[in-house]
Amino acid sequence: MPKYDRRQFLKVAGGGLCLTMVAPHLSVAQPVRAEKFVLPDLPYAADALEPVIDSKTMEVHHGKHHQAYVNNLNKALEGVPLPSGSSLERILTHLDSLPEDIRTTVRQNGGGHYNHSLFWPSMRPPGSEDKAPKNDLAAAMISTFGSLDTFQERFVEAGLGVFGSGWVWLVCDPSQGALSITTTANQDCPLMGEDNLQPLLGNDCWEHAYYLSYQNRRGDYLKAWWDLVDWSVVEKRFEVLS
Ligand code: MN3
Repeated sequence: MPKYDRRQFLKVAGGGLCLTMVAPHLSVAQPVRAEKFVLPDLPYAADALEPVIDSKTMEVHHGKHHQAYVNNLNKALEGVPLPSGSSLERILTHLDSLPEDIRTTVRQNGGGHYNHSLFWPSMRPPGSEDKAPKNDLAAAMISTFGSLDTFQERFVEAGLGVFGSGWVWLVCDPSQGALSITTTANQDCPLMGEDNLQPLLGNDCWEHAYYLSYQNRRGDYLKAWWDLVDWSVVEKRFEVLS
């Protein structure tokens, strides 16, 4: 794996985007993709996030939705010549270099794999004492948003404003260390934009993320979700960038 890709890869906590060699013996003149993306395990039991997120939602969300993104991504990339060991980040930031007929499929399913691989390790069981970021991240958030409460209000507001399916994000512009809140449609991720925004924390605003427990009450889900956020993971992502 080239140095750049390894650095990008390590940015994503938990190594959830690991590529597994399945055919290392392949050696032909034309570079052929010899790895497949794999579904990362949940870092906790499916019922560990109850009552904020119910176990059935977690089982379907991780085992069916995320698995489908991984399967569809692998299928789309089958036989497509890519540099060996291409990271998902590199693929998502160079979509234009893919054959046109698979570009949308890779964007949707690669984005889905990437977003969910960031999402699972951003959470931990509810009821932790640590309900707020610390250190440099806390300072940057207070400087940007005025207070952590204001940040949370604006994040929830942005999540409520996602029409249809999408994500709400806390992102960092690494060139300036600047934080902001943004949203993406469908399974797009901030990396796909022109501004090189790096996602620090995202919440899934698709109905599949909350509908069984919350039905149409997305706002209730977005507010309850704060009890699950593992700020230590978000702090580490910020540290790598700053
Ligand atoms: Mn989802």
